[in-house]
Amino acid sequence: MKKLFLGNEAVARGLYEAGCRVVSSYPGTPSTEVTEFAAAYDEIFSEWAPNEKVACEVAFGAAVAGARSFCAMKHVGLNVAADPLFTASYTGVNAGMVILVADDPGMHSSQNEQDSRHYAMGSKTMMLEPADSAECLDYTKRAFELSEKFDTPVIIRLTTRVAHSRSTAPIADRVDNGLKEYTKNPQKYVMVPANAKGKHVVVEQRILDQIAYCEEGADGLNTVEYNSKKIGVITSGICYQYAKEALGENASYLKLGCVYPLPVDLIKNFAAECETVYVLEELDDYIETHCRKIGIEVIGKDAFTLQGEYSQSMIAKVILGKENECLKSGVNIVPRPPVLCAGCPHRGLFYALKQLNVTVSGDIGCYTLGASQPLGMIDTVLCMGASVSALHGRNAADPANAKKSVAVIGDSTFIHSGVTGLINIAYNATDSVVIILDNSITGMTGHQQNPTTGKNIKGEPANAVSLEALAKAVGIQNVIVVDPYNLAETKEGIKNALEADGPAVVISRRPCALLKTVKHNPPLKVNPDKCKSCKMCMKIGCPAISMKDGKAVIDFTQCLGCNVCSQLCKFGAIEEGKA
Ligand SMILES: Cc1ncc(C[n+]2csc(CCOP(=O)(O)OP(=O)(O)O)c2C)c(N)n1
Repeated sequence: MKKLFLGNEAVARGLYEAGCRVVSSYPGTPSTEVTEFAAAYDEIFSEWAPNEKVACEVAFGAAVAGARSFCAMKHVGLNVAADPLFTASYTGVNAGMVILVADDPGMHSSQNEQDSRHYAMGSKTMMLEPADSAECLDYTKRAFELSEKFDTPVIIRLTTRVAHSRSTAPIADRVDNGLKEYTKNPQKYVMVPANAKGKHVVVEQRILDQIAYCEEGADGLNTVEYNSKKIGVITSGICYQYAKEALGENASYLKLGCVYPLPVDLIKNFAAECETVYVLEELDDYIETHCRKIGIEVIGKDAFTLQGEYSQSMIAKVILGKENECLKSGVNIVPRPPVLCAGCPHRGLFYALKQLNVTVSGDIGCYTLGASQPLGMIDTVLCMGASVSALHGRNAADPANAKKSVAVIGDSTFIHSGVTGLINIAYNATDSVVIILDNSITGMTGHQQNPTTGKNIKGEPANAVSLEALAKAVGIQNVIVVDPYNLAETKEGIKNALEADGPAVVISRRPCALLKTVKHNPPLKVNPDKCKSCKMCMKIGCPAISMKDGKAVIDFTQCLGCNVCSQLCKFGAIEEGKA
């Protein structure tokens, strides 16, 4: 039987069918749904971990204990999990361990465009790259088999288009062989130098064995498809789909389902058959570099970009020199930049910061949108957790101005990697003010629970970290809680933190307005007779407010009655009720 699956959903189905028992992940677009779908299978122990390093280590521990295990993350998450990954490649596994990483060419929702294939090469870990949902399901099952066959973690790499597109995949029953026996084996699992030296030799031999396996087609993971031999295309993942659609039978294809390690003879033989060979791959010249290293002349990044996503039309244009007619829709889609939602609690906090005219060390989450105009209140954004540590660095460099800057960080991001920065502030004593924007959820990635929310991945009650107690426990005595819907209180709370001696934590607490459990006030309207067209209410950048015929208007279908705008209106023109 076949079913229509989102790529991420198909991976989850693959986990189920492969008898995977433990899933531990940290959310990150475009990987998040894999774990959400996995959590729907009662047979799988699923969890949101505090960060990707923890998730990867949980999966490692489960695999060593004998359970097929899995963790998922977005590309930048693999930076966080790189430490356990590189050494888990040395120890190998007991039961299969699979790591999913989802890259985001085009940066639909990421701060950079890194190519995770380099991690496979760097950590010497086998990497598979599916091109549609059927392959997502199949490769997930194969990844567990290969993990056990070669005694290695196996990485599955997706890109946004594969993770978030739907296509059909055949389904099968779950096969769970139970827990594999664990045998104590320090030479294998205790990576001190004496043992690791021996394991490095094993890893290098493993790669040679894997290359030999890939030369033979890797049981159908690497496939050759001969049509016209004028054009040869070496490709993988979504680029294979684009190439097929753009070039059809005008080209022959070498599709690499296993992108690390790469075969040598298979590529040489394919290239020898074709007149001109193109490498089609988004992001870096990863396959292209390998081809050049083994002496194959190919056209790659000379003709195609290192940036953004590819498409059928781009490939048709470059290789065939013509437009791909089937892709012309004639529809011009208006770009819609992201904004803080109507009723978002982060809005009031940023407005208060604007009034206080502080420098803001920013972080990653919905609140990054505080950088957009008209708020424009973020000075730096680097990676998760960096707001807190970078603020400490700023204040260490310029202590005289320490109380003119703050860090902003969400609840999930604080737990992910902000808490270590806060410990550093307390320990190495800078006068830093850290604002935790506690909206009781991981908002940016679509409402995942986290260790502060009091619920687990299934929405069941769970232990909740007390941010106040945590801040005090690491040595921050001055902890202030404010409600960002109350502008005066918020401004006052931050001002107090800035004026007091020593470091402080301000918790800006108000649940995300989109949470189902949140009750909203009635929508607001502008009384046109009282509106003086001063546009003060526009200064908070609420998408529900606009100007019409010289007066402010509130779209009642968007307004959640947060009342932040009414606190700005000196003329009392904003009232309850539909306009
Ligand atoms: C290392 C890493 N992992 C995951 C992500 C994806 N991501 C972006 S923001 C975010 C969490 C945001 O939640 P929170 O800090 O609670 O702020 P909110 O969006 O709710 O305001 C996540 C998981 C990322 N950018 N980097």
